[in-house]
Amino acid sequence: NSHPVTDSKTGASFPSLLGDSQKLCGIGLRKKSILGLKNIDVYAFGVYADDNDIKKFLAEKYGKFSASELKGNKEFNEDLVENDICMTVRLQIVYSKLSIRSVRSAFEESVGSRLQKFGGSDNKELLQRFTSQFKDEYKIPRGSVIHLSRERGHVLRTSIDGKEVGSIQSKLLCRSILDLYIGEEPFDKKAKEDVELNLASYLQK
Ligand code: DAO
Ligand code: DAO
Ligand code: DAO
Repeated sequence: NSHPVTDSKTGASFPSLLGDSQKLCGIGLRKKSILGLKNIDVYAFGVYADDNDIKKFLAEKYGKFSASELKGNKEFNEDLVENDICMTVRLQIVYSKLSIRSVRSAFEESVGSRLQKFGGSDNKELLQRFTSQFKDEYKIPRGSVIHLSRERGHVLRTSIDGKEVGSIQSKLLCRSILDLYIGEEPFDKKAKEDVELNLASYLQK
């Protein structure tokens, strides 16, 4: 019933609804600095959360909060990440020269630091099992769409252009991935704020 949201800088467009019930909560941009010299736009992303789940898990506790009370509210964020709420981060690649090798190494850096933060020392193996899913023959040209979905039971399912590439049951991994987008040091602060504001408004409906 509503229009897609388009990122003005990259032109990437995000449907307002994924599937039957995942609503778009915010969009943002993942940048990466190369050798400290320049920033490249790697992908645009949209964060989606299941409308029924957010009501089921969050409405009772937060339904009466205003948007400004939820903004930056650590407990709310914790509850969003901890509960079994189906969510998807949809990535739309904008960088045209992305190699699987650089995806793997960026992943080990960004997700690796979160696995360490939330899981402690020994997550090398988990990380390598996950990045070994990234086969060299995959192609991710500009315009590719990657879904990172947290499904029921903290299963992380990954697809590229609609083709499933892997699925892993790990609460720690789900949490670490979501933290990149809506955690304490998100890739795009504005996107995180939008997610909080929109969730607040969905909770009041
Ligand atoms: O070509 O070396 C280079 C720079 C590319 C940086 C790529 C960053 C990759 C970020 C992860 C993308 C995940 C889909
Ligand atoms: O931006 O640093 C980051 C992490 C993004 C997670 C990207 C996961 C990509 C998984 C699919 C790769 C398939 C080749
Ligand atoms: O949730 O605390 C945790 C850690 C669970 C580790 C599960 C690792 C599963 C890796 C499977 C890789 C399949 C490609």
